[in-house]
Parts: sequence; C-alpha cells; structure tokens
Amino acid sequence: MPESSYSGKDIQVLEGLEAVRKRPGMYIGSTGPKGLHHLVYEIVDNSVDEALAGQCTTIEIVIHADGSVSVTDNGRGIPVDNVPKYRKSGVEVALTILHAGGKFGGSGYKVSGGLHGVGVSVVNALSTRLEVEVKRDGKIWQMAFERGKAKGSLEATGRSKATGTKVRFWADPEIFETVEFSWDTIATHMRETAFLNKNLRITLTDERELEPRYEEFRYAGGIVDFVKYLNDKKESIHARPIYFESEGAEGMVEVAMQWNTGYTETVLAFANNINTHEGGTHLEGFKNALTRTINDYARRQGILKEKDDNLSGEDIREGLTAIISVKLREPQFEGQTKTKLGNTEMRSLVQSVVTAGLAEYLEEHPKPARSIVMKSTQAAKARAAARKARELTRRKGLLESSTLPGKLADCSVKEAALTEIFLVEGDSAGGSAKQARDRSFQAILPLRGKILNVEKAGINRALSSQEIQALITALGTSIQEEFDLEQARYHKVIIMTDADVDGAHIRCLLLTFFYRYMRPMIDAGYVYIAQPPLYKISYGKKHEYAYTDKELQKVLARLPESTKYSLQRYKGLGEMNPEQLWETTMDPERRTLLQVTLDDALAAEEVFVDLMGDQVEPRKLFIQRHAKNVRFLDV
Ligand code: 28G
Repeated sequence: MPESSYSGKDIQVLEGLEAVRKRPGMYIGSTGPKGLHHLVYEIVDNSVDEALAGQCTTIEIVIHADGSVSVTDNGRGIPVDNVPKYRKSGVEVALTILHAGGKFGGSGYKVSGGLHGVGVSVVNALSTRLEVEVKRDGKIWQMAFERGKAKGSLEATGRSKATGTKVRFWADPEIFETVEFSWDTIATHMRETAFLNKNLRITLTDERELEPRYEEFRYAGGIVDFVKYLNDKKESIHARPIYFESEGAEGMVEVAMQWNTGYTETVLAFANNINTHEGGTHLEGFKNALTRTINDYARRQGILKEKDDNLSGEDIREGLTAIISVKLREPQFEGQTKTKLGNTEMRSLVQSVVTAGLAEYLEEHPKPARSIVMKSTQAAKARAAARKARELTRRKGLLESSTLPGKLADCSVKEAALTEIFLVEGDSAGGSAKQARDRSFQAILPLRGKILNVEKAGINRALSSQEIQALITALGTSIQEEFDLEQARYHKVIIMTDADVDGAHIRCLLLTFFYRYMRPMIDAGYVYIAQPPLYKISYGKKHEYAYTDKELQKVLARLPESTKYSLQRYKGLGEMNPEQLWETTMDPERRTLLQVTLDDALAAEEVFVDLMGDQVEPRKLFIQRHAKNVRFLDV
C-alpha cells in the first residue's frame, strides 16, 4: 500500500505499537528475563485457545540457534480474509492491532487476554523481526514484520492440505535487558500448560547446542498427573489423587488433591490456565469446603469429640498437594499482580463442587478418609505444641529480642529501604565480606556450617538452632503468623555462598527457610542471590572475571592468540581477597544479583523436595550429578 493512502486507522495502529515500544513494561510487566519469556507465553496462549476450542492438538516450540523462537500449532490457522474495518488481512490485524480479537464475550473459554492479556501484536512490536505462516484453505500464507511494521502484505506462497499457525520472532535487544531464553523457564511453563490441558501435546526443542535438546509434554491425566508429579518424591497418604470436575453455566471446575506425609501445603489455583498466585474466589471456595467437609466427617466418625475444637484450615491442609483449575468466560483478575480471581460466582461454585465431591469420596473410601483426618488432628496437636514453644522462645526474648546477634556486622544507616544484609557461608568468607563491604549500608551475617534443615526438622528444633535464631533476630521480622514485613531491618537480603554444590545446598537451605517461615519476604522481592565469579583470567597487567563457563570461553576467544594468560578457578568465596569480593560480587555498581521469586512454585518445590525431603534417592542423584564439586557430604 502506498504511503499516501494510509488511513487514520493505520496511523492509530502504528501509534499503538509505538506505545508498546515506548513503555514495554506496561504491557509485559518488565523488560527483564520475565518479560522476555512472557513473549513466548503470549504466543503459545493463542495456540492454547485453539486447543480449548477443540481445534488444535499439538503445539511445537523451537528455540532456534540464532536465539529466535518459533511456535507452531495445528489449529485452523488465523483467518486470512480481509477484515473490512481495517482493510487488512485477519493475520495482519492479529499482529498489528493492540487487543485485536475481542477477548471477552466469545463463546468459549480463553487463556489469552489473561495475565497481561496483550496479544501477539505486542510480541510483534517488541521484536526486531517476526514471521508468520498460516496454512488454511489449501494454501500456505506468509508475511513478515520488522519492529511491528508490516513488510509487504500477506501472500500465498505455496499449497498445503494441513492447517495451522506458525509464528517466529526475534526479541529486540534494544528493548530487553537480555534476549537469551532459558530452557528451564520455558519447559516449566509448558509442562504446567500441558498439565492444565489434558492430552494437549506440547514439544520443546532447543537448537542452540550442537546436540539439540527435546522434550514432549503430554498428560492424559491432566491435573491428576500434575498432583502426582508434585507429590512424586513424597510419600502419599492415599494411593490415588482425589479428583472431581463439574461444568455448569458459570464455567468449569476441576480439582485434584492428594495428601502426603510432609508438612508443606502446596495448593495451586488456576483460572483459564493462569496461575492465580494471589488466590481469589475459587481458592476461597475450595478452602471453605475442605475445612467444613473434613470437620463434619471427623465429628460424624467420632474422631472429633464434642468437647474438641474444630480442626483449622491450616491443619487440614498440612501435607496437601492440590490443583484447582477453573475455566470461565469472563474472568476478572484483580490484585497487585492481577493474579487474584475476582468472580464471586466461582466461590460458591467451587465450594459446592468440592463439598459434594469430597463428602462422597470420604464415604466411599473409609480407610484413606481416616488417615487424612488423623493427619489433620496430628497437625493440630503439633501446631499447639509449636505455638507453646514459640511463646516460650519469645518469653526468653529470642525471637523479638532487641539485642542483635554478636556475629552480625551491622551497617550504620538505619533506613531499611536503603540497606542490605549479606548472609555469608562460613566465617572466613564472612571475614572477607566484612572487610570488603561498604559499612554504611551493607551488613554481614556469617552463618557457620550447614544451617539447620528446616524442611526435615519441625519448627521446634528449627527455632532452637543458633544460626536460625541469629537470622531471625538480624532480619527483625519474626516468623510465620507473627511475621511483619514492616519490621524488616533490610530490604535486600543477599544470600552469598560458594559456587559449588555445598554452596548450592546452603543456598537451598536458606531458601527453604524463607519459603517456609518468611514467605512474604520473597513475595516482596527482598531476597536475592549473589553471583560470585567462577574464574579470574589474568593477562599482562589486566584481569577479567567470568561468571559462567560460557563467559570464560567468550573471554578466552577474545584474547589475541599470542597473549599469555593465567586462569584461576574460584572454588569458594574464601579464595577471593576483600577487594576482589567487592568488585565482583558486592559492589552495587558492578555486581549481578538474582532476585528470588516464587513465580515458579513448581521449580522451587522440586529443588526443596529433592534436597531437603525425607527420601534419600533424589538427594543421592543430585549429588552424583555434581559429585566432582562436593566438599563434605552430610546431607
Ligand atoms: C503459532 C502461534 C500462535 C491461532 C487461530 C485460529 C482462529 C483465529 C487464531 O481466529 C479471529 C475471532 C472470533 C472467529 C478461528 C480460525 C475461527 C476459525 C480461527 C495462534 C475469528 C481469530 N478459524 N489460531 N485465531 N476470530 N493460533 N498461534 O495464534 O471469530 S490464532
């Protein structure tokens, strides 16, 4: 189309995508790795919608050698016909009009238009290049874009009997802090998507390595398989997950649940495939129904006597792994991160489905029913004991004592928002860190040896550990029910451990601690992991650091052939002098910190359970895989 014939609508389109490029954060949350991966999900969501409409069975994702990503589905293919309102093909409309394709009020359930609900046009705007290929009506149709602008128009380029849509995009390095996709991040998300969409086949291929990596996700059991997966390394109380589903005018509800012998509650709630981290009406309905039904049953069976208090929701959910998945036509997402379901009709719907389904299960399965109730009563007893222990500890002034631990080298600034604390493995590294730090705003807490394994130990023992007590007092927030984010003495808590397996283990122990006892610290984004370098490369009078093996290869490749260099591999923080520690790991101007998020409840759970759980086998496997780096083996 010649430029002179651009209509007002065309100009609006360009302005629309320009707005996306100007303020990408508004559309995809961030321009960090999270926002980058959001691009993939945004495209995949469109394919999942085709699957939800019953028109698509397979989604193939490829991370290409050049760093681009393609998504291919075998749906009906985006319509290619002219859309009169825009005087463009349906394909071009989908890729250039913000919020194209009316999210709500359609006939079926939709994933897209969910979390940020921005659509593929946003991916287009944030890519240096995007290619789309549609197969339908016996033809292959193709078109390309650069930074959101169409290069030509949709053209038929060949013939095919197949149908479907393929989109390949190159994320724009001018927009994103990094354009490197992570296999683990995409795989975890796709596994979750496959669990939530029974029998949908999703494949992931990574062609960036010489030997391509490939994985297929397809679960005939849907969320029942999801629960089995989450409980895989745990010992379950009843053999098969409890499952019920129901579909009505308000939407569809599916619940799968299984108790294990552990103490953790893992209840994940989804609405239209979106992980509703902040919960909402569906989760409330589930919890209400669960608490009432189990208490009713316990009383009817005489396990709870008239004089006994009701079992609390927390007691009942101890060791419970559950997935609640609802699909509804007009989801309302609320809350700070728009991950809280607001539709009130879902509260009563889920509540009645769970009440009916669970009551029936309990009647029909008396043995597991009894085990479940006994587990809850034990939890109630343990909780009462823990409360007592906490009160005792508090009376001794250990939890909220105003005297800071002796080993803490505190900073001089008192304004928590400006300060940070490094949790450092071992006294020697702690010593270096104390010398290296900027004492005005950086505090150091050395933690000796392995801090207590809080997953295995109950709270009583955890609290009697000196390391844990020092940690709690230094952070100032107290724990669990008494936790108060306002009292945090630092807004950055930086875990600094060695770059080896023991370091990873200690990091995991600390993360477990935060996860179990101070979760809001993670939610608030206060917890970080320091990134010490793995190598120092010295040549002439210069030196450089490499933080990964890949980076080392890059640095070495850059050096002229004749250059002599020496290579130091850091096995621990202790091998760095204070100055090195400062410039590589602690200086806010130069360091990289990884912010710990709970976005990935799945991945976190897995690592915690692998390393901390009761079963020895996964831990052994982990250690064998990393055996060359193990210093001491007390896991
Ligand atoms: C591979 C990358 C991402 C998609 C379809 C299929 C249809 C469609 C997509 O229609 C417009 C609005 C409501 C009907 C629908 C094809 C009906 C008939 C589709 C994708 C038209 C959008 N034939 N597959 N959009 N609707 N896959 N994958 O984007 O009225 S998007």
